[in-house]
Amino acid sequence: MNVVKIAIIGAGFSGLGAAIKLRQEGIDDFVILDRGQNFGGTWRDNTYPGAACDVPSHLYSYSFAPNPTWSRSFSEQPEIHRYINNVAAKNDLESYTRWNTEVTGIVWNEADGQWVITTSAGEYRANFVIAGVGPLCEPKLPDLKGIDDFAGEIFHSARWNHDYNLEGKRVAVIGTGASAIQIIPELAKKVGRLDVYQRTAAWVLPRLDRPYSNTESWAFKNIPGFQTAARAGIYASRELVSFGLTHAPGVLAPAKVLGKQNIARGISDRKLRAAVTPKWKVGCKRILLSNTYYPALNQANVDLVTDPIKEVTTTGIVTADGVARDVDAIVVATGFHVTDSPAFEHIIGKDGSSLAQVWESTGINAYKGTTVHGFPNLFLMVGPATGLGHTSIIYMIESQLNYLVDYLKLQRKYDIARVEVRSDVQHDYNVGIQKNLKSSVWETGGCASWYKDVFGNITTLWPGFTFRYRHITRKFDLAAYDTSSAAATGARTSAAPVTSHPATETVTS
Ligand code: N01
Repeated sequence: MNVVKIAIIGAGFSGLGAAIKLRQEGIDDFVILDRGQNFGGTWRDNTYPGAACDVPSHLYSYSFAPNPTWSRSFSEQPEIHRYINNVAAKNDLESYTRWNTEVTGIVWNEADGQWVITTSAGEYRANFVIAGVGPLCEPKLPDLKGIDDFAGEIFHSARWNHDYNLEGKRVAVIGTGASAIQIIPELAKKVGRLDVYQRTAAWVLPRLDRPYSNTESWAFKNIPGFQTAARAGIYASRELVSFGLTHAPGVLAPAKVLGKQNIARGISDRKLRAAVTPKWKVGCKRILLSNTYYPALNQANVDLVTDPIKEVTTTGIVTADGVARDVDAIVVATGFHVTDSPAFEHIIGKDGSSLAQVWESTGINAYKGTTVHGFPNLFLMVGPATGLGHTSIIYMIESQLNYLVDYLKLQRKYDIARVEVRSDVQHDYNVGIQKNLKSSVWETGGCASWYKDVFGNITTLWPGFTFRYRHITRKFDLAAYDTSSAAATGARTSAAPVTSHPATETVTS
């Protein structure tokens, strides 16, 4: 058994960022547990052809680890993966990390004031857990009749089989989301025939992607402030979108025009143009970016199939109209278990209920997207209502890291052994979140999306400007929490109430 002060689950952007902050705070008694073999999380796992970020890299990177050598505006997966591993190496984090360590249970032991973490490589105990498992870690397979019997090659976009040669083959792609629209143009170049199964068309806007010129690269490296200014410019332009998404979907009307122009530029056939034109408002689902997706659909070797899938047979896919299309391989690009992540079942709180069970009755929610009543000494990274559709999630992660660091300072100052958010505070906070979401395009835009949980509440997205989130996470508000000191560890109630701290906050954007 291994005992540490803090266990970090996951070595992606969240876990790595947390580890760097711990070291900066002089904390060395921690471990990072990850089922993979190197840093990167979702950027390690998603190696499909065409994988790239749709937020420019000067913003989609840590503010405390700027990279002046990004080769282009929107980086591709290998470059982002390299960046993450370089940051880890510079901060000397390899020795803190246990690879090939799949976490199977995280159980709070009230008597000991510890989390008991079971893994594929033994047991760990920690006073504090930072869960950085990420919302995009568990591939979601479609519940299609017969899919298990398909005799050809089949894999999920996040588990790409690079050993299988798709050259010249007959291939089906199920899904037309963010991953699929990056995969399809790459496959269209090399497969014999490609069937694209679209359930709902997405708004796809032009992608302003280009390599940086030598002059720009030189300036990023050598002119003080140039990279920071670029980052600020990208941030500001993306925040404008958030106003439209949250408060005034009408503001996004020009995006619809751009989307329609993108369709018209890429597709010549009128029927095909109509088939890919969404019937819901821009922004209701994630706005996608591509210059190559529509031209790929326009290719002679590519077919868009809009009839619903009836079943998968041993040789291919049959649609509701009775047409059977045989294929050699199926690529499943159907997303991730976001609101029903298996990770929620593994985390068991003070009452013996899992996070999944608690959220089944209350709906998915947390205080400031980070702490949950009943789950002491647990920080969720990219927790409920912190996701974004328009800008860099790293900005939200860094906001949470500020909150974490401030907590660690207070923890030391007041010798806190146990911290648990008050249920009334968590409740009021989430009433505020849901109120702010009412006028959002995610609510009013006329689409179904995985942004919503089983109660129909949007539980994944942050409503409003991200600087509001930065503001409410700048200080750890102890008044929102029940705490007990090290001397009183084991007590269930607040043993060391702290009164001289900022009042609890609700959200207004
Ligand atoms: O998954 P998705 P994704 N039968 O859930 C369809 C991030 N990301 O992997 O819209 C048929 O968006 C589904 O159809 P519908 C980003 O946060 C980021 O593409 O539900 N079709 C949809 O078309 C993104 O939001 C980057 O009707 C089925 C598709 O599958 C998140 O990852 C790049 C189906 C799923 O789309 C997930 O993206 C890539 C079924 N049974 C991804 N079930 C960046 O650049 C689902 N679909 C940062």
